[in-house]
This record gives sequence, structure tokens and C-alpha cells, in this order.
Amino acid sequence: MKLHRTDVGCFVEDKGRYYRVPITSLDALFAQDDLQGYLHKIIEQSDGVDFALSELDFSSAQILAPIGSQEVWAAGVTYFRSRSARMAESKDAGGGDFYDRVYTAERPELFFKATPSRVAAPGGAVRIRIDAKWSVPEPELTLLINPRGKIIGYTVGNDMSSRDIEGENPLYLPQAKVYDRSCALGPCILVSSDPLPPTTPIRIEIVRSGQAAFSGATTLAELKRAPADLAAYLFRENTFPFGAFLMTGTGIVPPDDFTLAPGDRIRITIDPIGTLENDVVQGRLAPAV
Ligand code: DO4
Ligand code: MG
Repeated sequence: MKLHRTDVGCFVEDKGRYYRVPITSLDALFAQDDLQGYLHKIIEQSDGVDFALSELDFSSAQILAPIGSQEVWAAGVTYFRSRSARMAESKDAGGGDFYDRVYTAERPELFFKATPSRVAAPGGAVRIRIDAKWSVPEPELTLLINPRGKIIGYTVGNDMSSRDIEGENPLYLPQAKVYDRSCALGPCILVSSDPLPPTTPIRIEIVRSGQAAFSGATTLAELKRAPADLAAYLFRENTFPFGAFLMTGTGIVPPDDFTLAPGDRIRITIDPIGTLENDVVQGRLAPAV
């Protein structure tokens, strides 16, 4: 089942039908002891009239990023492709070795990615930095973890990154990664505590002037670390009263001569969840709500 956040409240989708969720706060929903059980009850108790009204409300609603007060964190260098790309981009700065070491180390790379106000909604704009010359999207399976450290769902994430800034010096990572609308999440939460199968595909398409400028794909079989281990590391010495989102790293990196441009449209699909679409902009924007 899928949980959608919209401008008129939350809806649960099950077998193609939409049901209104009485609790409208995602913080309260994510803190439920058994979110899946709570949503199942809504579906069971709904009669035909409720269902028809909800369907109508949902079809005219605006989809929002499925985030409340949660912080967004990210794991890095969890795919071989990411390790190799980072080693190459930071070679001149002497940083290449770090990426190789973290790929094989027991402790993963985890970094702070975004506050909710920096997260773009599905269909909204993600940004490239004005001072970056080499910008890419990073399509990532993103975990929803409840305040008790349990994975309770999954969404699609885009970890927008400035590769020239990151490559110049690994200490510039926070500037390469954290800025207004450097992250997108959505279109919904797949509510499940079960691990996704290794065959799960992650696909990206970047469209420029109506033409495919880049497309790529990977599967979760290429993810070197178990999502539960990443979540356990994140929660080791941190409490998250509202839970947290954790992006699990990218396995798709466009060729080195590719950089995003304003007007590009990014489409990221993880089949059991859906497609996250965002347009690229550069320059000042009001904070996302
Ligand atoms: O180490 C830098 C960031 C890595 C990252 O974001 C990724 O591998 O997805
Ligand atoms: Mg990333």
C-alpha cells in the first residue's frame, strides 16, 4: 500500500483505490506503533461512499513531498559505480583513496542531506547551484525510518550534487550536497517493513528540449550495504523524535561530460514505488513548503 501526502490531507492507496487518512500529520503517522496495520484498518472500515468521495478528493489534490518534520540523511559510495566516479573526480585533489576505503570499510559514509524546507515536491523544481559547473541528479532508494529505528517504508529520492565542488576537496561535501532544493522525495511512501527484492530496478531519464539527454538503470543487487545496516548506523548515536529519511546512495552516474542544465526534466522510477519527476532550475527560489 502507498501513502500520499497532498494539499488536502493524506490518502492511502491500495489496489488502485484511494482512502482518506484521518490523521493528517505525517509526524503522527510515522510514529504509529504499526503504521501498516493502522492503514489496513482504514481500508477495511471504509464503505463505498467514503471510498468514492476520497477518490474524487485525491484526483483533484496537489501531491506534496511525503515529509513532515523529518531530517533527510544520505549514505554515499554504496555502489561500485559511485566509488569509481568519486575516485576519478577527486584524483587531482588527492581524495581518491578516501572513496575506495569507505566503499570497503565496515562503517558507511553517512551525511546530513536536507531539512524538510530544502526538499522539492514531486513535479516541483530542484536546483543546481549558481557557482557549480558540473551538476548531476543521484537517483536513490530512500528509506523511511520510524523514531524507534525501524524501516517502515520507502520512497524515491534525488540527491542533487555538484560534482566539481565535491571533487575539488572532499571537505566541500556539505556545500556540494546541501542547499535549497538539493533534494527531492516522492511521489509517495510505499508502506512496508519488508526488504525490497534485489531485482528491484532503479531507472533515471533526463529529458532536454524533448529529447533523452541521459538515461541509466541499476538494481538493488548492486547496493553493497543492507538498508537495515545503514539505518542502524544512523540511529547508533542519534535520536530522531519524528523518524528520518535515509537515501541509500546512487548506482547511476552520468558520463563525465554531462551536466544538468536549467529546463531539464528528471524522471526517476523505482517500480514498486512510482516515478519522481522534477524540473531543474538555477537561481533564487522561495523555500519549498
Ligand atoms: O561521497 C560523496 C557522496 C556520495 C553519494 O552521494 C552517493 O554515493 O550517492
Ligand atoms: Mg548520493
